[in-house]
Amino acid sequence: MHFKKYLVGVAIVVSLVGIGAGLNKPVMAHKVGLIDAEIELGMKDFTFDIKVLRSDGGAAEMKDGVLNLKVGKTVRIKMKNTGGVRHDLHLGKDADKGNELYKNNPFFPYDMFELDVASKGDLTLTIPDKPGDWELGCFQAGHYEAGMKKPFKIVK
Ligand SMILES: [Cu+2]
Repeated sequence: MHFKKYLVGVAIVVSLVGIGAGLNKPVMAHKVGLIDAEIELGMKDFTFDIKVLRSDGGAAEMKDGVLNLKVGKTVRIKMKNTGGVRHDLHLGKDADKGNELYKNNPFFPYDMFELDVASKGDLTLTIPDKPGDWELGCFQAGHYEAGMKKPFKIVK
C-alpha cells in the first residue's frame, strides 16, 4: 500500500487493512461523520466491479450501469483486490498514463490508492461540488490500456 500524495485539507476518512499477514494501517481520520452510502469496489485483472451496497438520499446510484455520486454526500468505498496482481485506484479525467495520473482530479490533492494482492481498504469521500463526467482507473503498467477503467458521474 502506497500513497503517492498524502491527503491534506480534504474531507476524507481512510483506513486500509491488509487481509492476513499483519498489515493493519489505519491511515488517517480527517473527518468523521455520517456515511450516506457504501459502495463495493472490486479490483480484478483487469477491471473494476462496482456495487452499491447502501444509499440514502440518492447519495450513490447506478444509472444505466454508471455510478452516480451526489454532491455533498459522504460515500464509503470498500475496495478489495481479488486479482492476481497489484492494482490502484485513481479518480479523475484526462488520463496521463505517462505520469500515472489524471490531469483533472476532483479530489485533489488526494491522488491514488494502491492495493496489493488480497488486500482491502475503505476510502470515505465527501463528494465535491464538481458535477460532470469522471472516471476511475488503474495506472499500473498496462492495466488502463487493458480496460481497467470505469466512468462515474458527480451529480447535483
Ligand atoms: Cu490494475
